[in-house]
Amino acid sequence: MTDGFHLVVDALKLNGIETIYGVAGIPITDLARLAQAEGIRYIGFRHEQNAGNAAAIAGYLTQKPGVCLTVSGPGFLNGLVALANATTNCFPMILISGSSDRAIIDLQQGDYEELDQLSAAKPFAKAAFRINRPQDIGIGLARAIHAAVSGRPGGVYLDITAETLGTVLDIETAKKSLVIPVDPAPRQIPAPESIQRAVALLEHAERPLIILGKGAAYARADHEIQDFVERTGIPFLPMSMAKGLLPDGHEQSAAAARSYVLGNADVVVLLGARLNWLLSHGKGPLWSETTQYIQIDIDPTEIDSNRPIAAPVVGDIKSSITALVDALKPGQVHPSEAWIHAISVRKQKNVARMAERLRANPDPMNFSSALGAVREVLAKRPDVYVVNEGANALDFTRNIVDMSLPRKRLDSGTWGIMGIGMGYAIAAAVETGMPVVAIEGDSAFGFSGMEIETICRYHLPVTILILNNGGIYRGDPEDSDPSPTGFVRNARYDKLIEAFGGVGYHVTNTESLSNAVQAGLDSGRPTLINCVIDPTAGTESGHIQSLNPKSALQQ
Ligand code: ADP
Ligand code: TZD
Ligand code: MG
Repeated sequence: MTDGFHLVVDALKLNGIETIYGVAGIPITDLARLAQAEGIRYIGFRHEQNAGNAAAIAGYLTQKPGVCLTVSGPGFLNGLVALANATTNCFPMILISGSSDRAIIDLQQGDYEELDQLSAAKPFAKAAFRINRPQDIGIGLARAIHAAVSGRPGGVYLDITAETLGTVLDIETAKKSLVIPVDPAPRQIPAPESIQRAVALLEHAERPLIILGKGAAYARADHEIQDFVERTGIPFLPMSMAKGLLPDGHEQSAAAARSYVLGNADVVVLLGARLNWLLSHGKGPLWSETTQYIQIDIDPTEIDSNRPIAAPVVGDIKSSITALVDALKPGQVHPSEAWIHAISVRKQKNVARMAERLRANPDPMNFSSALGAVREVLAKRPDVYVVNEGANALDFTRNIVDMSLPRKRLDSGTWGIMGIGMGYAIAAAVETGMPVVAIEGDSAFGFSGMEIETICRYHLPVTILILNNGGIYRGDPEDSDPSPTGFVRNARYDKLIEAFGGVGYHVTNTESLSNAVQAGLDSGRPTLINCVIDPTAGTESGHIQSLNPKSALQQ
């Protein structure tokens, strides 16, 4: 005989799930123990949201669903923000939660950690299923995997009742019930006429632009995309997590002339990027009203979401870009020389302006001077994963720290969410074995800060750099009561990690900052650098101040 506990572990192993991120408790403690005993790596967290964020980014990095395991009720709800964030960002993950007695839940008789979890999860997940008997575990996990990785990836909720885990069934029936999904993320070949429409538009484009999104990074079509960009000579602009898909130093990168290219392109190719708030919805002063779009996306319902799309190409990026390159005759696409020249002039001007800011050496440090130092260290370590969240801490890092390899930059993404930092850092280290530098606002860090214990417990090569300006956006003036955005002044975050055996640094100038980042990377030990930033340095909401609602009274 076997039981639900064993079958869940067998099903996960059969499907190549090597790691589970979770928080233990009733009714899943024995499930976690058994998984570990059977050779699955179990990473135990301090809060389910961080375990969920770890699973989500593991999915992004591996194209396999990352798995998060939680207890019922509140533990499940803690994980739900991460599931929603995964869905919003198109990351494949599966949140597996144990659940209490259905009969008691449905009559609301007050069970331990009682919650109708399936109903709660549905609005926030790409799909949600419940398994009510052990013989359905195999097929239930197969459905969850298909849902997570097919088409536009997303977060899937899988509810497993405590009763299912404990129910026994005979080995033969159990074996037969397991399923390996065949081709769960099938290629989606674009319609030939959609490729012809795109070619027709590109052929006459004088000022074309390619926008690379994290969908393009996820798709792992790195060579095909490079080939398309370099053959056509079209300038490209990476969205933040697509930085490094082509190196930031590539001569066709138009990142340093962003507003110029967005405002002046006649044809824009959206490659795995949505026209959402991060691109001002394709509207307003940033954009030209006459811009025409080619959008390559796996999800047909993304087309025409914000602006009419003249040439939609619905398909997976690898197949679509391959078809597009095959359809283009040599020299058929030719950005005008005036366009390339105008971009290059603006780039040079902006790069020179930034170099000046990076060179300045104010005391205390500001975001530019501190990140100028970090930029130099990281330029020599393209293999390092960079996790990044905050407001000013996010905006300045995105602009200053160059990436030169794909999928190395992991950040707040589509939701602008705080709290992904330690979860993403842990999963990047666990999944890849590579060093991670998490560049964090002091507020952003606080949302997942307790996971430094997890980082120390598993001896992960994670260096946390806190750009500490004493608050959300900036610090409070001396001798004032706490404002809604201010924190304790002169806080020493470096001392926190020492409590768990990690290495703390307190740095007040660029030289000691460079040395500390270098030492963290060289040692491979859990390291936390408290980097003192001028509390007046930040601006409200960083680069997105305009999104704050304004009362008519203030105008
Ligand atoms: P960014 O924030 O970098 O602009 P988004 O998350 O807004 O990127 O957009 C990613 C897009 O990529 C989504 O619309 C998603 O449907 C699409 N996508 C994800 N994976 C693939 C794939 N393999 N092929 C094509 N499109 C994809
Ligand atoms: N809560 C969540 C989950 N996500 C959010 N984005 C916010 C709150 C609001 N918020 C931002 O948009 S940025 C930010 C918060 C709280 C923190 C900014 O402070 P920081 O960065 O210290 O992290 P800077 O460098 O001081 O700007
Ligand atoms: Mg701050």
